[in-house]
Amino acid sequence: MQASFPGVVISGSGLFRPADVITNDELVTAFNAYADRQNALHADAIAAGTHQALTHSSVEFIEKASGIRQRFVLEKSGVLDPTRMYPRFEPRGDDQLSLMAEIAVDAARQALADAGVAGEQVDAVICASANMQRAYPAMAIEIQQALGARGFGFDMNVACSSATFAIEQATNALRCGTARCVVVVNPEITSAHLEWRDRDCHFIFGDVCTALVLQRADDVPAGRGFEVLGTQLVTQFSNNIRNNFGFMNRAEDRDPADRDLTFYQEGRKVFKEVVPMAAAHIEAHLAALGQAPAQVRRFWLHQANQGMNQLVIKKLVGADAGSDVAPLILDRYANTASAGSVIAFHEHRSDLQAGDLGVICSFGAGYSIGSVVVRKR
Ligand code: CO8
Repeated sequence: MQASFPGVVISGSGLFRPADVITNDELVTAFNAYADRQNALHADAIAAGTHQALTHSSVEFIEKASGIRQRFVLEKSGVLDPTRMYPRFEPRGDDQLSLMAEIAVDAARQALADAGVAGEQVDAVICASANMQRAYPAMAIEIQQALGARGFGFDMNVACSSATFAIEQATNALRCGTARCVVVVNPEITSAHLEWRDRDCHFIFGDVCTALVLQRADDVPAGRGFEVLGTQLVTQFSNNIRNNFGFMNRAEDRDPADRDLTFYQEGRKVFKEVVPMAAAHIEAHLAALGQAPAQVRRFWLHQANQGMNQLVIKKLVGADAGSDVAPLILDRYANTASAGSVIAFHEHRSDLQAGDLGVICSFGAGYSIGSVVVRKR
């Protein structure tokens, strides 16, 4: 006898966006002041050839190489202070809501309101992000409590693919009957693990939090939300995007300022290797569902680099497809790690008609690629 599983619907979405914005002009001015300061400090060693001078960053390079024009951050004064170059956060007591939970609860409440669901109807919370604020207790359990949710919560990390991988976990829980209403949150405080003193990457990331509500289809009124037709995940080990920060650092007597304890990457290799992987992955996933890329009304792609997305889309549906087929949000938000494709979905979904097909797809560190094929109800 064949088992029959209930359908699953994405019934709501929410987005927390910090108030602080850093434009490329502000970012480059701060970086160049930092570089000048460092070069003055090490002038003798630079003249003797034993120390490498820092080179200025440029707005033109950033916009041409990435398409990024600005980013939102939770705290900009520390990032733009050439004597500091990272955000300033007030430590909070254990009895206070943690910052990561705070932004997740904000986004989750918006998503619940969008879905017309109360906190106490939620029976699972998945906090999926490229980095957690602490080791334990799980962020998801703190968020679960703040939302007044029942059931269970857990954290997971697959870097930039955390959101799509979490959507699959939520979908499986709903199909198997271990939950009826799941909240997936993606709080990305990238500003705290980006190396703002490295011109190769200082422009790449921004902070946000996204949230999705997923429910059993029979709990969602007809005509609302997006039915999940299928999810497909793949990983392939690569060191080209890496961050070695972790609980072993103290035991290894590491200097907290070591370069490999924040984000670092081989950007060009990532670009070259991930584009064909992502395009082939989406094509294969659609084929498994009896669909072709040309039938897809909208691709909500990971938001790392404008050129990368244009190439993925060119491989899938040809060079003529414009921003209506694959909207970009990275010009305003920069790369927001796992939240990028969900921001694109959140901001560019209301014009889809019943029956329209869409693909949410992430790609990033791991390497990891996750795709979610949906149909507007
Ligand atoms: N200003 C001026 N010049 C610069 C700058 C700058 N800011 N930065 C580099 N240059 C110079 C370089 O030194 C180089 O000079 P030269 O030719 O003389 O050596 C030249 O410009 C070209 O440099 P690149 O080859 O590095 O430039 P690219 O054209 O490759 O562009 C990018 C760099 C934009 C980084 C591009 O390679 C890229 O976007 N690649 C894809 C990367 C990507 O998608 N990564 C995914 C990471 S996201 C993820 O998985 C989540 C991780 C967890 C989140 C962490 C949050 C902190």
